[in-house]
Amino acid sequence: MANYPKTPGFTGTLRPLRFEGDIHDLEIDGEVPPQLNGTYHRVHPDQQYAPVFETDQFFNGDGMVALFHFENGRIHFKQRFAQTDKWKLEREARRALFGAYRNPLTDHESVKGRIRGTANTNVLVHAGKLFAMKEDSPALLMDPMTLETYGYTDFAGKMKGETFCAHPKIDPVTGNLCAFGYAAKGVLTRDCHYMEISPTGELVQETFFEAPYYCMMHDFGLTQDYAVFHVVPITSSWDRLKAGLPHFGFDTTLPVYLGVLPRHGDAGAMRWFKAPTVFASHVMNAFNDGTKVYFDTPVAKNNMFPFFPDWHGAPFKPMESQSFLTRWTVDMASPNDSFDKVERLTDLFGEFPRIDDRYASQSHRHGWLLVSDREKPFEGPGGRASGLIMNCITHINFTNDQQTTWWAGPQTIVQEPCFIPRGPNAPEGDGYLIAVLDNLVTNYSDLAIFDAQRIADGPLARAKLPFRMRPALHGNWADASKLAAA
Ligand code: V55
Ligand code: FE
Repeated sequence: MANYPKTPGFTGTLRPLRFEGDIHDLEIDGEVPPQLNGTYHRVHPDQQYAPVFETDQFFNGDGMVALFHFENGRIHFKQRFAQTDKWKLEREARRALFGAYRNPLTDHESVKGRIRGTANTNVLVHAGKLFAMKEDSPALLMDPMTLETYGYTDFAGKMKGETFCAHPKIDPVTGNLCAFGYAAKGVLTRDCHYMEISPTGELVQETFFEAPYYCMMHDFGLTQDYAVFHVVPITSSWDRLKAGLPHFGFDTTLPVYLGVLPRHGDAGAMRWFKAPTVFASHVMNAFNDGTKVYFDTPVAKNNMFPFFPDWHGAPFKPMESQSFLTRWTVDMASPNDSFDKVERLTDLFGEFPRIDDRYASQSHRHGWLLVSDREKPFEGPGGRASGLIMNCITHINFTNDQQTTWWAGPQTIVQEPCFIPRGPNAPEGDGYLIAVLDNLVTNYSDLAIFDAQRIADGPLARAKLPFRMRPALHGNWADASKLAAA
């Protein structure tokens, strides 16, 4: 019998959803641009069974994948669990067998050594398959249209590392899917690998390197010439796992590093630049101009994750956990290992940065991010995993630094947005922005469609779900032509 903890992690805003189903032709307010044909997939964590531990955290939920299929002005909805090895073993046993987040010492004997992944962090179409990803495991492949699970891939035995990140990028020039993995030679190892997967799904490169210390390497920057890795002190140890502490803790005594790996040629020329400690997780984009490398990421003064507490026991500091989009510049030709420049790009507290992905790895002129405006009234309940209320979407035009913001109202939080070009030849940033909006008072969610450069006007259309989605992590658009070509 499903009996979830009566804790903020499993009630209210975070009540488990666990609902798999289909809705043909969603009810729509407004008009969906009829030329938008393709798929938007996004994923949220959703524990299939009551967790082994009452304190189980949001990031440990099983991946629940949602598909919004755009077809000539209509949108069809489908939602299925990613059927990871973990999901199948637990379904067979009719209960949770895997224990705490990223702690294999807490697993049931019967599943020791099995892949612990939950595929709960990001979903992206490449080479005709849907990659469902969790950074502690290989990528899980699914059918993009039926959401049927095929299983984990090691790319026909070619991938030697054990993990695949949740933030790969498609190089718009080569069409390669560029990814990395950390803890690549086992739990807590400092080994990492950088990979490129061709448009037809073959692993064409795997380069190993070592991080200065083990940490949550959640995202990375891709430029035309380099792969760029930020090491921030969200770290762990076997002592923590043995003591049953949360896998990660934030250690303010460790420095930040930015590792720059040449993508083509001499991987031995990789360099690590060093800076005082801050918190950074997602990367808006990166690019290089010769040896100069630019890396744009929301940066907070201190830990943003209260559920990964301070290593030395310091209390969580909400004011210091606010992140601001920042540009880090390093120079591969520099004789020393310090950053060239650290520059704040906005004074808005924001995270979940996105760009027009056709400009990934190259310089970009437009960006979007979720913003938390604490001055605005909020009528919803508390209890989100992060404690954050992301109630706005902001567009930044970097050519003139103009910022425009849409506030979702007092009842609603916004899930990560995604940009869709108006057409195949549209200029950068010309198109639509879509985002799931969760109304925490009425308990309904909408998929909202905005004109990407007229965010403040509010949604052009809303596709209405007859329930509220669980808060989610990430998702991506795939044009119908990309699905047909595969
Ligand atoms: C994140 C999310 C995860 C995870 C590690 O920053 C980092 C987001 C949903 O799971 O395991
Ligand atoms: Fe992420």
